[in-house]
Amino acid sequence: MFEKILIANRGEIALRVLRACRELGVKVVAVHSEADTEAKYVKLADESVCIGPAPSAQSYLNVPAIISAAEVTDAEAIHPGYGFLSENADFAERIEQSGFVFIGPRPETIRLMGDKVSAKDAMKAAGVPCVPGSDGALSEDSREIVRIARGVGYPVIIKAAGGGGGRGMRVVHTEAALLNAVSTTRAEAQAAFGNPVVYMEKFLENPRHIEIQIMADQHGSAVYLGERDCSMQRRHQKVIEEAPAPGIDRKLIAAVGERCARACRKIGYRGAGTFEFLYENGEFYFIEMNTRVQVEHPVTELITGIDIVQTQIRVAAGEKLRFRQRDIELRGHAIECRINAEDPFNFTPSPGRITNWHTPGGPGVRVDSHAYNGYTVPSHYDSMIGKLITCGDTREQAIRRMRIALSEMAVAGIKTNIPLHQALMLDTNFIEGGASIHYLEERLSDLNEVKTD
Ligand code: MV4
Repeated sequence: MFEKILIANRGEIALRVLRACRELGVKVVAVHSEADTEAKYVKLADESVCIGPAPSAQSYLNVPAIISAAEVTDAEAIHPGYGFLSENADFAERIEQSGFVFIGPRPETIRLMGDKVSAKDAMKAAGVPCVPGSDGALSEDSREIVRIARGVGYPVIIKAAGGGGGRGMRVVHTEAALLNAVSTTRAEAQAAFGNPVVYMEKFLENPRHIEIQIMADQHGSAVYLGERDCSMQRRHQKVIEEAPAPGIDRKLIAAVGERCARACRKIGYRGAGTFEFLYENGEFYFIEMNTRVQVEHPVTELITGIDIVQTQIRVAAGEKLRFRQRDIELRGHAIECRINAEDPFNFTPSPGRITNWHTPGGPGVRVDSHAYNGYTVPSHYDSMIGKLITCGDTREQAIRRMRIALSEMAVAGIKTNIPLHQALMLDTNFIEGGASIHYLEERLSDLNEVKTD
């Protein structure tokens, strides 16, 4: 096991990684910006290094400063958390070239999955079911593009190879609009990602977003840890996640999960990874793979009993997975509400000083947050200030516990989206389960129509 790990992140995930390190008896180096000097995880760390001013570009994205911090503190490995540099293959490569361990997949794997065309090619070749579409990148040949779209059938979606997470895509409903849409998406992709490559898929109109968590070691073993339903989202920001996904055939999930684990073995994947699927009419369609730990990993931890962050660290240190597929049993149900410092209904950020912070407790309640009484939420970063996670024997029990937890939670001084979560925990469509990726936005626009009347 490592003696010392540097955490190249901030906020709740920095604290989450710190706790995993503590349990493993590993010393922790926190790096932080000038805006995060007062952060709890910085004080809890064994050592801390200020890596730059508040803007992320000069601190949490500052590769030379992070590597220097690892050098001066003699850390052995670097955990990137999520966001920031976590899926940056060049960062992973620079870390390994400097003699440190990157806690995540090999740089080549990150690069492969970062390009959505090569990711899809690799997964298709490994037997993972994909959305029908162009075989790889679209050529410049107009007649061929038209022919492919006719074969796929309208509507189609044009996506940038360098995009992902909802960036760089355009839906096309008619042949008349096709070639313009391809050129525009190409130009935008070039401007945004420095890569004009685009590809085409059948556009699925009303899918759910279901993702499969996998863990792999460096000895050829890979296991899937069930799925999560992340359909409750607004503008590609997830709001609520849960595991397992309600109402989906367990045999189908096992078959898809096995394909994912097999694909990981085939490509020599290492660490934690997430296969993102769209699920519609009883079928799974792979869209992207994330090579980092995800915000919503706790729901999987609660139903599997596996500590995903500790496992990431163990496999990075060269240990074998301590469980096999047959050891993985999903127990009960877990739900996560992301707590954001924002207006609950118009979503404008609400940074500032938290004058009262009280978190809930009791059976089946987990709070992952770096916030505390008197903490000032900086305006420079993501508005998520924590996650409230509940579990129970059934989905109903997890929802009831979430309602109670939300009612106990008190945050003063800033606005939070807790009232939105309270409304959703009473929403008949949420309670029924299985809402599509469009449900939350539709529901919010209904609420706004009522308000402006
Ligand atoms: C799609 C799609 C429908 N059909 N692909 C958006 C984020 C990126 N990961 C992929 N996205 C989508 N790809 C096909 N072929 C609809 C979306 C999509 C979406 C996906 C997951 C969660 C939320 C979403 C919201 C809008 C669109």
